[in-house]
Amino acid sequence: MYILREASRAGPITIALARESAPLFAAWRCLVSQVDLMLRTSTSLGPILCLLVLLGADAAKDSGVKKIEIKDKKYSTPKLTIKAGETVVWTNRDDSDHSIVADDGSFGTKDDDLNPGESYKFTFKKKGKYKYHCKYHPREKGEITVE
Ligand SMILES: [Cu+2]
Repeated sequence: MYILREASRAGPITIALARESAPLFAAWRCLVSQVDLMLRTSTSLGPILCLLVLLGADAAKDSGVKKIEIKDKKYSTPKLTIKAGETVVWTNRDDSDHSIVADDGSFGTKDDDLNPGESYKFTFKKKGKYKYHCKYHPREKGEITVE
């Protein structure tokens, strides 16, 4: 709520940033205040500190996403353990179509194929063991363990 109130005061750009991610918004605000300080006191360290905040925010944003690539009709990490709430992104790096089909039907590309270069992502909210496969290649199998 605090962020939204502040954002409405600061304009549409900050509102967009706040929607995107709170740490990013914090870094942006940091930058604004430090640039202001720099202009008044001619210190130049502030913006650099803010950049570090921003980079840290970006790293934090990525930490909940696990990547699996499909190459040579194989999942790059056939067995992957993640935490509940994390997202897995599969990307097809082959030059032929693949698919991701959960054995229990709880996730997957369903009737769509994963064309070369395309990605599919799914966020696992419930703990458990999820086996999946590719409907085209019987040996292409994977397993996600959600702890
Ligand atoms: Cu396949």
